[in-house]
Amino acid sequence: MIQTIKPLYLTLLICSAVIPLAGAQEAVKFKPAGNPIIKDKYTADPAAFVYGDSVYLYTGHDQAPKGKEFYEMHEWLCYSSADMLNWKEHKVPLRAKDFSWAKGDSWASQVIERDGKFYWYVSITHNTINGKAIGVAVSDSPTGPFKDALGKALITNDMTTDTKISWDDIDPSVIIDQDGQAYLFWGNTRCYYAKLKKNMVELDGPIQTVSLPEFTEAPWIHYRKGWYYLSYATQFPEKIAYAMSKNINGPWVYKGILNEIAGNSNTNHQAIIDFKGKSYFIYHNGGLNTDGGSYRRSVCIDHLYYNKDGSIKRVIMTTEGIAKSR
Ligand code: FUB
Repeated sequence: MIQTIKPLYLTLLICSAVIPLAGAQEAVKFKPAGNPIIKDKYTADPAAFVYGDSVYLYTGHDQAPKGKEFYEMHEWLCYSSADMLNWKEHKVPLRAKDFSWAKGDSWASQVIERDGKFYWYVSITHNTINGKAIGVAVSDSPTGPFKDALGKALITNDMTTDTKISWDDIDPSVIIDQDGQAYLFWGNTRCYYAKLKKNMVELDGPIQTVSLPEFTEAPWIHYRKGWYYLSYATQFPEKIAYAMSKNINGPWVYKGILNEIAGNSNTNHQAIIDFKGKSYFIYHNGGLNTDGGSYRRSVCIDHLYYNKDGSIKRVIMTTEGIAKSR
């Protein structure tokens, strides 16, 4: 009897230390073995930022049951890490239903900090204005709870008439420039951008477009060592391409493919960060379980390497992840 109980007890003990638990509440710790990094649920559309000593990772939650071949996403998730290897899962900080003017769909998002407040820009479906919209939630903590900052959408489909599709107002990416001016980038088939006021919840000028070759969606704006980088999903199934500029208003110079087709997911949605002296490429694929795929995606992390001239080496997607450096 003792012999049968002991190994089971040990197995449970080891599993609870390394595997995140379903229905997690506050700060469930786990250490993933390779990619995908989150193995207990399907996660997509990663966004990350560094605050204090930690990285905060925000994802959508793919909840489509096996056999459903479209997105089913009701909430966003939050994870944090002090070393990119050991992660904590936090209590669900934001749900589509927290936006009273929206009717669902927790699509891609990004969080940024300004003056001690955390602003979460989200893609979501508007209830009364046809199409997708961008909303913004705010919190005093990177792990939430977040609440709708405006009580209405920041961007609606009728504000962008460049294209007739109703889903062009998705995938917000936000940056605060060296001079303190904040910018919001977003789009599908058109890459839009606009200045944000210091309060981070109002536009501070006209909506403009960036011309990028074969832009599909998922713009991610970042700045590093004198260069602005605008990476984005290109074509479909998606690869990730990028452009560089010395000025956030362009001109942007197209630099080619950054990451290849995932193969098991139509989308690839990237986030790029530097943390404790290393650069990281965070993205999703469909590589978890046999049910994984375009609507049951999983967040992965691999190293990103810059060349001396500031251009970026092509990403190598791995199953080992970042535990072993190349
Ligand atoms: O997750 C829904 C949509 O799929 C996102 O908004 C896009 O970036 C793509 O990943």
